[in-house]
Amino acid sequence: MKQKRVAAIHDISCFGKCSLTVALPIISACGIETSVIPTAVLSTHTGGFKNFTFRDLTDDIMPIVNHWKQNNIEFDALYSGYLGSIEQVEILKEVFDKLKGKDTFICIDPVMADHGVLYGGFKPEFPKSMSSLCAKGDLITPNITEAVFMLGEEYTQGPYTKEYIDGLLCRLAKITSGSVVLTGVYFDDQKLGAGCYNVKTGQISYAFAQRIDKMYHGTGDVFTSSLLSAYLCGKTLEQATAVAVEFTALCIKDTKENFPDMWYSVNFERNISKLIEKVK
Ligand code: PXL
Repeated sequence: MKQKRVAAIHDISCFGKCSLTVALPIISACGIETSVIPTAVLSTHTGGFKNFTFRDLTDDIMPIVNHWKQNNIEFDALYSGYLGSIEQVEILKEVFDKLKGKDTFICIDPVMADHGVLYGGFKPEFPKSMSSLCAKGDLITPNITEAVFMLGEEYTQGPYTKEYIDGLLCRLAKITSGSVVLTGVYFDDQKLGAGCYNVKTGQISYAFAQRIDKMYHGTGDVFTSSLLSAYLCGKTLEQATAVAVEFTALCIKDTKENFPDMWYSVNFERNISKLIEKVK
């Protein structure tokens, strides 16, 4: 038997639960070996904290990859998230080319923006650069803001129409050769979820959960980490999207109802056993 193995390429925000401190526990809990390339070390994430430290690890990325190559280390999936600069995006293209084997699945979460605004520290040209990286993905998982920024379109607030989201998915399918799972989709005030364009079938589908009226950081990382885990555990892309929508909604609901002090992220830890059940 061979254990599946993922390389997760994100920053480490030492406090705040996002990127690697979310991807590593979630993917590992699903039984998948998780190697990491930390792209930067921050004292906290950038959402709501001031004066955080930021140590750039760009110069360490290729030496790590080259050492892995020398040791013939192979991966079932490469998973990139928050990248701190256009230079890092360019390096990631080379990383994917070097580490991709015949059956390696490339999952790109183009983390950079939400609610119509770019995260602090990103230049206006960053989305264009990120969209060129997305060309290499077998799966990309933007939220609606990231999607419209990569397409050079205006951001509008929801509720959205199905025609608009179907159109966005089709336009996103042109910037990647892979599938697209678009997050933050809602057609009314009751339900929130994701739209999925499956490149293998050409089909568009949707998955929704009860909308909880509260915004938390790190939920995009919970979403894509659980989606990728479910997919690697053998679920179809549509089933994996539903797993990720349900698990992320569960973590948000639990945090809102039971952990009022946890403003900086969600409590995914005490719900992780439910994710393990869902991916089986
Ligand atoms: O969750 C995405 C993310 C990852 N890494 C850093 C962030 C954020 C979102 O704010 O600030 C450093």
